[in-house]
Amino acid sequence: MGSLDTRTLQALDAAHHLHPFNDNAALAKKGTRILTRGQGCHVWDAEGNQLLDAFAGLWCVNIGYGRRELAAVAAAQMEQLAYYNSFFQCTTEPTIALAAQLAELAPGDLNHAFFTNSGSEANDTILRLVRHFWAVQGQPEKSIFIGRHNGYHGTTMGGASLGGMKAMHGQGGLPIAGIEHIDPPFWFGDGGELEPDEYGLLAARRLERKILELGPERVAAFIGEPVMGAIGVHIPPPSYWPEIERICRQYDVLLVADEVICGFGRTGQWFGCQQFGFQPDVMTLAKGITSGYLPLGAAMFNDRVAGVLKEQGGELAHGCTYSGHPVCAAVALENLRILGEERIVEHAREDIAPYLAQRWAELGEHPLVGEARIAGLMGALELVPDKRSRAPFPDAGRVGGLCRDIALRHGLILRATADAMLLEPPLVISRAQVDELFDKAWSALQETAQMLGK
Ligand code: PXG
Repeated sequence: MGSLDTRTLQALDAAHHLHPFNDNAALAKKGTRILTRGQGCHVWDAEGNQLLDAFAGLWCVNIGYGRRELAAVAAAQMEQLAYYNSFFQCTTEPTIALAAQLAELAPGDLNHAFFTNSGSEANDTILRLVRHFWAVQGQPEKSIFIGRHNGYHGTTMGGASLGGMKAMHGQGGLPIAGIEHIDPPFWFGDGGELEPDEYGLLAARRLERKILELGPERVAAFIGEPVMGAIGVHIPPPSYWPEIERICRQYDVLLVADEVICGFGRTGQWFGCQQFGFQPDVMTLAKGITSGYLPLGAAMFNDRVAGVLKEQGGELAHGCTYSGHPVCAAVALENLRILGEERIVEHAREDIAPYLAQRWAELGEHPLVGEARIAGLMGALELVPDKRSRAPFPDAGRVGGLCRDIALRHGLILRATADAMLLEPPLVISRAQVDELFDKAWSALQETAQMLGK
């Protein structure tokens, strides 16, 4: 396989590979980009182009590419015990060690892990087990989950239903029953003349209205990403999450933080809920848990929920063959060791995040940029036709796509969601690489503006 040229590979790909989140007909005409190698914050494609990956793979390669320690741990675990299940009164040592390590890292009393292969499956797990939690306490009707429009919680039937992406709901008969959505906090698009904190409270109280409309005795949980990632890094005002927490406590609605993107350092703290000042009852983990080196997800439950599931839950009729896979668990442990011992999260928070924020604000000066928002190491540049007004481009996505393609020609992977250019580099990005990112992004903005005749 290694000897095939790019054109042949692209032809085979077009013939045999259905790509997720792609218009496959359009992609087949254009040809996929084939990545061959990664080191630190850079990847190389089959044409030999070196690209600065401001997307960290897909929000996941937190410790950067090419860490041999992870490969060594995976090889050693495969040789010793490649697989064993956690179903039939068994498990493996790395699985136990990872559960204990996560309990120590996670804030508050989130002390219990249920392992999956992905974030989507972790959210499906939460949907089932939280409903079970209420049901075994004699409240089977307390089963509705409230999510948010434009939220992203994965792609399985449960995950995509909890999420609020209209395009996803349009395929496959979603959302499934018992899931409601409220409008999310997006101050730039929706805040009008309100101060951000005033708006944050107003946005949070949409949850209270929804709970009262449905009846608190029917609402099982609220789920949200601390910072909404996939929709375009929508960062809530500081007042939002504490008010959400107050509302959840008042009506005894469980608070689920989907930390798939925010977890493991992305916002500058280990978990996004720590950055935004709230304590979830349940937490979704994936991506940065292994820095993307192997697939792994986890649902973390607090003592209250896990206590009921353990004492009253009976046999949990749920799980995947690979729940707690020993090789994935060993790699996760090694990833967490590196993140911890090399103080990667602290360094990112104290040294890189402030510098990145400063340079990101400079990009915000560009005439095409309506807002440059950033939280730790996740940010967005909202491209607009007129900097003085917040109105979007009429044909959403065209300008963002143009800017993304130009950035790529400059050697920068900058992801676009509609007309927002997103930033989520590996946490190990250096100041020099931040400068490289800035220069390339500025050139891409300049060229985009030129092409628009601005
Ligand atoms: N929750 C959140 C907050 C996510 O961002 C998932 C759950 C699902 O995880 P898995 O491992 O099942 O993919 C995600 C995944 C994008 C994009 O376009 C984002 C994700 C996945 C695919 C595309 O930004 N995030």
